[in-house]
Amino acid sequence: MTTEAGGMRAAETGTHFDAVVVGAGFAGMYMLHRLRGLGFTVRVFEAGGGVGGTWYWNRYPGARCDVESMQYSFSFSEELDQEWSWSEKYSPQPEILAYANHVADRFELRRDIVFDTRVTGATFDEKAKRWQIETDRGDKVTAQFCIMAVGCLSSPNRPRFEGIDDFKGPIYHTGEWPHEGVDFTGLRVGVIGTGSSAIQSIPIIASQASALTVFQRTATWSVPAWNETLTPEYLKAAKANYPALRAKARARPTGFYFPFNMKPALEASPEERQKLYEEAWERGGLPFLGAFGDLLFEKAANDTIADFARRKIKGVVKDPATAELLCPENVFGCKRLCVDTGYFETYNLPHVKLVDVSKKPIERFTAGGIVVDGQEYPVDSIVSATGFAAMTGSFDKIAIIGRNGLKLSEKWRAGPRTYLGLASAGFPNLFMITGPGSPSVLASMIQAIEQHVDWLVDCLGHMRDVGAATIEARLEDEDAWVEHVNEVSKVSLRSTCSSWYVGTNIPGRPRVFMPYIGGFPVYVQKCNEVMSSGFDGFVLEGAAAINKPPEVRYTERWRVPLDIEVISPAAVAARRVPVV
Ligand code: N01
Repeated sequence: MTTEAGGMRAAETGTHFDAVVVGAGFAGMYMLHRLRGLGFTVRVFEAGGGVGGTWYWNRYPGARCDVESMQYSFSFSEELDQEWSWSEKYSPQPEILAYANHVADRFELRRDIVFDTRVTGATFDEKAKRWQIETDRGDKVTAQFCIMAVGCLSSPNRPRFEGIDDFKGPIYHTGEWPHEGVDFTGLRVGVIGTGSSAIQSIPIIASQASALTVFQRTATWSVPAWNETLTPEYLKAAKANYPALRAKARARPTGFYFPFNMKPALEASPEERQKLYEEAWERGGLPFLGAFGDLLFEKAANDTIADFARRKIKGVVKDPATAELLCPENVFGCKRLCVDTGYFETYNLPHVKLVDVSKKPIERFTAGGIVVDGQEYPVDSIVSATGFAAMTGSFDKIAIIGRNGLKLSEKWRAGPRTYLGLASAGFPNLFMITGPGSPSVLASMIQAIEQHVDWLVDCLGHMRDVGAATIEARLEDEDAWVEHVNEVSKVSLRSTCSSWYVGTNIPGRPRVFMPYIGGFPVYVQKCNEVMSSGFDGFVLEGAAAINKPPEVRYTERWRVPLDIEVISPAAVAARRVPVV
């Protein structure tokens, strides 16, 4: 069958695979590669026309990663590490997508991926102990294992503003940007939202548009990226040290390496704080939050970094009223911290206007504009930088039905319930990669993906070795894990504000802190222990040699010592709150 993007093909029916993988982003690609290594038959279904997931869809101007490219990349192949060279500290979306395509070519992944095909349903057949998987192209296949590699930020949030259909111009969502790009030259543009996608695209849109109006509901904390070109000398030195860098990253709470000062901000004098904040600001990016150890755990400490960052905003933005509006009031770094290039400077341009919609929300769209507080702001094009139904949004779009007709969407109605963010009771042989309840978005995504895939492949290899038919999370262990994830989240100030971490960016969603905030190494240790114990917390059925210890094929590289020096207070707390 053809697997080329966009090609016509007949629906595939009746075929059985060892595993079906949903999604061909970084998670699906690596899963496929590893499963092939086990000799499994695999089919990957991908809704997009190519690999890359997030980086396939998010093509808005200025899109780039906020983790340094040398670390935001696969670590499983030293040859791959050595042969690929990133051009910039934070490489742009086209380069990350080119990297994804390079990986797909290098490991010959495409022949098992079916593109332009969205999985619509997955039902567990209890008698056959198989998943029946259906797609929007009429495919009906079965698989022993169904692996959801659907991404954490892959289901765009498109608020249904009143009058949205009356608007005559185009409306673009940053997360589904046209492949041919958009030229805003000479146009009046309205951008809704001021999260990461907005702050990256606004400076570039402003450089093209004749007028830009930004509609801000919540002001954004953002730190300069100070992005730079990576010189051949830098790359050579970094690559010579790559294995050590990768190992150091795995031991860090975030799964990526950056300088981190454990000293509490409250123990430093005002002068020392000022000095260290300035130095950290000059380094820029997410590591700014590593200036002191207590910033996300003590409100008074956080106030000191928030004051510093507010002064920075006011030092850049010339109009005092606009500057005031751009200064967030919430905890610094509570929402995902943004990393920008010239974001605040953009508001000094005469054709850029900021409209506060925090107290008076957008009333409606008209044929030619957006109305707020009775005033119409005329625009030719609208950019909806309104984010995603995070963590669970892409699960909600698939009818996933487990044992006894249990629907995953029903089970998760009050918030996602998983064991380790890997599996959910009632859904045997269904796995999720970086699912809710795992560090996922709070760690460097690609490291989090690799750790999950390696663990899963060892688990599935073990099942084959012992002849097990199914594996399923035990409800009481899942309940205990969910409780633990909730408990640990309370030690972090991140749980205190409204954000996509807790689902409240979208009205009506339950408020639950979804990712595991106890720190990547603590989580990895727990996963390793579960494996060493013979999958404690899971029930294996049909195994002939049930007591055979698992053969560790891939997870070994995650057995790194905890970097206690830099372990976050959340991680420390996670070890105090019994890790269940
Ligand atoms: O989405 P967001 P994003 N009326 O949810 C506003 C990753 N990412 O696409 O804050 C008016 O952060 C909403 O307002 P509020 C990264 O993890 C990474 O920007 O909910 N406004 C907010 O301002 C990031 O965190 C990179 O009050 C409305 C904005 O829209 C995550 O993806 C780049 C509204 C949405 O911000 C999501 O980022 C891009 C309404 N009805 C993304 N509804 C990098 O690596 C929503 N908003 C750098």
